[in-house]
Amino acid sequence: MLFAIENCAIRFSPRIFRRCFSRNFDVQPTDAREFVLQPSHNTTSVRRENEKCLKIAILGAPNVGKSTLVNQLIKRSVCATSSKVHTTQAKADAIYSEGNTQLIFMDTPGMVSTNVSKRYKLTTSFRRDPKNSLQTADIVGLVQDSHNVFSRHKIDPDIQGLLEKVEDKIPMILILNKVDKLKKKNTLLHLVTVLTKAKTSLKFTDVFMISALNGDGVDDLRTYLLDSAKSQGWCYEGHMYSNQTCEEIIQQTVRAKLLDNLPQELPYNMQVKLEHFDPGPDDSISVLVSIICPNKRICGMVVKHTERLKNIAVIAEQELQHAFRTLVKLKINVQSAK
Ligand SMILES: Nc1nc2c(ncn2[C@@H]2O[C@H](COP(=O)(O)OP(=O)(O)OP(=O)(O)O)[C@@H](O)[C@H]2O)c(=O)[nH]1
Ligand SMILES: [Mg+2]
Repeated sequence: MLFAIENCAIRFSPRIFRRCFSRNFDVQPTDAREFVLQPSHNTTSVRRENEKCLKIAILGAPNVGKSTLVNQLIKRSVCATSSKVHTTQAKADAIYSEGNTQLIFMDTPGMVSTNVSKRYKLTTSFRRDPKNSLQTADIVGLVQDSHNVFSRHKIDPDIQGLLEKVEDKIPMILILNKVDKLKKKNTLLHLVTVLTKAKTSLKFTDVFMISALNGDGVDDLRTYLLDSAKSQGWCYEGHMYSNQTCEEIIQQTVRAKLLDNLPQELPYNMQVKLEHFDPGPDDSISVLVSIICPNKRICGMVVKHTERLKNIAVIAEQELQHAFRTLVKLKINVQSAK
């Protein structure tokens, strides 16, 4: 369904108003750092007719649902997601290839101010990567949490500043996410008006109303992006779905589930280390991960949460299965750094 407010097309699914391995690996790498990046036999020489490609920079404030959306768009859970802020720590490409078209989603850390970055001692990637993603983007998808009453009416000033500099060169779409949480759907129309009609508003070519969590509106968004792809060569081989290594995907996924399941700030001070990665003959993978706590006291506190640790292992296992499209057996071990 499509209608327009002034020059801005608005798309939503009618429901709004009432989620491998590629089997073409010919080697069995035992190093998780190389697993995803292994090219299949002769694919480098394969060129499709009329190749099309689109690089999409996914930007937004922390916790608006950027990574959840990217996972839905590529149909694999390769980007870590959690209910706490600062889950995504660095830019990662997630890749979707269909027919002769390749979509490359650049998932970025939620934009933070210099003050927040200093206060929470965040790595430089938090401010650098959203900006860097714009250097190669063909289009920007700005994600806004339509349910957050404190932030929904205003584009984050740091993002606004970045986008103002490129708005004449790169088309932008506004993606209003979390619509499943809205009781009054009229709120969305009001929100579109507020975010698009002011003189200072960014020029969005289209507005999408979606729920990245349940997938409402996501197929329409993917179709729109496939239709918008440019005649240009693919950046990745057809079997690739992430530029992250398996090791990174596993570590980030487990870290995200720690964020979800352990109290408050505790998980932010932990390191996740991949100890073993064994691909079995039956396509399954056995993984052993260590959670490294900063000291023995915290280690003791974490070990007491037996049920939560079990839950973390089960959920992370499910997400990794969805990412790699194969059976994953995950074990978690808790250690102290000192
Ligand atoms: N109800 C609802 N929750 C959502 C939706 N999209 C994402 N979420 C939830 O919002 C939380 C944050 O999602 P993420 O995808 O990690 O958000 P993000 O923007 O990538 O966050 P950072 O990487 O920390 O900047 C998670 O608990 C998601 O399940 C949605 O459409 N509806
Ligand atoms: Mg994220």
